[in-house]
Amino acid sequence: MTKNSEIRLLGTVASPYVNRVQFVCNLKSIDYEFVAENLACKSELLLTSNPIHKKVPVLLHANESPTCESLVIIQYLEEIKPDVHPIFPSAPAERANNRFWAHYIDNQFFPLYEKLRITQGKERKEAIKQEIIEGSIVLEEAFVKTSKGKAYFGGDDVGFLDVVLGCFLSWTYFVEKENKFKIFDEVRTPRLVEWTKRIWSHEAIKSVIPTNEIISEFYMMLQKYRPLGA
Ligand SMILES: N[C@@H](CCC(=O)N[C@@H](CS)C(=O)NCC(=O)O)C(=O)O
Repeated sequence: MTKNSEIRLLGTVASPYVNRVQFVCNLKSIDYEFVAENLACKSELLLTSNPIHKKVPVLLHANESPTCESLVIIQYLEEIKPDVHPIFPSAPAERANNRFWAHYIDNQFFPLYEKLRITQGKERKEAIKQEIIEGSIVLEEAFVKTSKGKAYFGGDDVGFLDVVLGCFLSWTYFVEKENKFKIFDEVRTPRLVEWTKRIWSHEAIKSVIPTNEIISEFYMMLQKYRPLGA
């Protein structure tokens, strides 16, 4: 993370979406400057760089227009540095399959964590926990098919889906602890449990994983700014 680098990343270290970009930069040895954002008081630079969503991450690359949305950013990084640690498979159908599952993870699976946070009432919370567990089983099947018996979704090394789901792991552990249940477990999702251990010890993610304290702080900010539902 060097100052005056050609690439600047607007972000906050607790964001799994920002962590994805950091993870891919590490995999590809892309130097960048991290510009920390306070989401409770967004900078002018963030608001003008991402006027549609006003969210992090945003990637600023030299004089190019800003790139927003984590999945778009990591695909951009793949395009500007395709030769170092490619994260996509080469076959178009496999690339499409990767994008399909990323869409599922972002739009169906992970939003359940937030739904669980804002939902009140024991019974309703239990029902959402069940939905999360069902989602984890769907992901186990996706892992089995996509990894083809290898260590990662990407095969022998970390690929696109490993980055996408891997960066949700710190939040997964936090949500498990907070709600006293297991999302990935040895009986229902044995392959993913093995995978989580591998991802967690991967060199390129180690400096990126937010600590539990950082996540707790962010969670408290969410509780303050996005209160609980009815
Ligand atoms: N779909 C977006 C999601 C990004 C996102 O939700 N970022 C959060 C931080 S984790 C944010 O900037 N929130 C600010 C807000 O909601 O105002 C992506 O993949 O980049």
